[in-house]
Amino acid sequence: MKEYEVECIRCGARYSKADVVYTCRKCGGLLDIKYDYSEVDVERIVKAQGEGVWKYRELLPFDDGTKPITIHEGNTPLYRCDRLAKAIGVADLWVKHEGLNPSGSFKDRGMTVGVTKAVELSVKGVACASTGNTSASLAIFAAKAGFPCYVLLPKGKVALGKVAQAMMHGAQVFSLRGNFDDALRVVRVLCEEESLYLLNSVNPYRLEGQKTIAFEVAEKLGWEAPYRLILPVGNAGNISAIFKGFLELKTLGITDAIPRMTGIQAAGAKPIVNAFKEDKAEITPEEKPETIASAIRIGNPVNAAKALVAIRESGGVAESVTDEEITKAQLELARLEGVGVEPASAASIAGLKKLVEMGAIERDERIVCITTGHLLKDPERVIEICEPPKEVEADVNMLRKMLK
Ligand code: AN7
Repeated sequence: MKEYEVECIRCGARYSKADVVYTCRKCGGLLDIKYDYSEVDVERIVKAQGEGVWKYRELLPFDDGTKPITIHEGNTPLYRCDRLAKAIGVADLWVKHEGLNPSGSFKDRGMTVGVTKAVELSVKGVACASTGNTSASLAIFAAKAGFPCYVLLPKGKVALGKVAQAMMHGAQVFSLRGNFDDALRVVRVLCEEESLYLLNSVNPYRLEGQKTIAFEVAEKLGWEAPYRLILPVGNAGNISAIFKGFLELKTLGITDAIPRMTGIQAAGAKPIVNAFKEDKAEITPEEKPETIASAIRIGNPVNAAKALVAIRESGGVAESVTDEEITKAQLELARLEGVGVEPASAASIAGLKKLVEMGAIERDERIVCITTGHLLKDPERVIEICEPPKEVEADVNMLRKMLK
């Protein structure tokens, strides 16, 4: 297999694959998995059989003999969305619905790699902080692998479907008095001190799984990168991972371009948008992030440094959208295209609309929006924003009068 090392993006310090390390011990910087690309077999990528994340194992950090912990994640549909495109006024719009992963979010891609790595490392248990989806996904993979699983959720701020999944699949679920950023701070210390394996997206192995979104998009488009890729940004792992995926394809000569990485945050939680607009290399954390898109209610995104590089180097942009814009986009996507997503995911569509109106996106660009989580994750929100069912007698005439 190709060799790899774990490298600090800030100071270049290197760590071996047997090391349990999440951020650089020398400077605190984020870590990246680095391959020797001259050893990568391009044919094994473009001609790969099978489907999902492990189809691309030539670019995953494991021996060929490694048996993955998998629930058949990935291989999600890329829908051509002409009705929505028309409503927004663009010509070439696609939506990749990551909500159709087995747990209902893109997190499965990262967890199959992260938990397979946990098995290789023989850890005694796994843990995460989460706005919901990470915990749901980790609980499932931990169940599959037989690991004890501990998840810290911000009290009262996680959508019902996600908590239900974490509980059902046997995680020990803690409702933390604080927000997501508090939960992440606490779980990072807990993992160090209790030798639990941390599976938030600060763990670089998570991002190796998530970068396969880029591979699937490019492959579906005939091994071509779209002009622009738009996605919601919370902890900023996914935008960093997808950028890395496209960068690898270009480095290997499989594609010849990188999409403009376009990150959308909620107006009440937009530290990356602020840093981008103020031309700063680092974010200023937000103490009290607030949005109905609870998945991205994050004030101190751990992967901000990687995300800002992804956005800037690709010629992309970061923009924010209001809760109202998110809700409108969620309804439009559901009713024009039959794609049901949770609020955070609709931020990508809301962001597209806003950037088109602002003139920051050309109408003829080929655009791929990533919808990260399924509608059923957050049923309470659906009930708040849709007209409730009308009670009716079991009588056709009465019913007919009520039809609109
Ligand atoms: C549906 O579950 O952070 O920018 O703890 O669930 O990679 O963090 C979820 C994030 C977008 C943001 N859409 O992705 C968690 C968590 C949905 C999400 C994001 C999340 P990142």
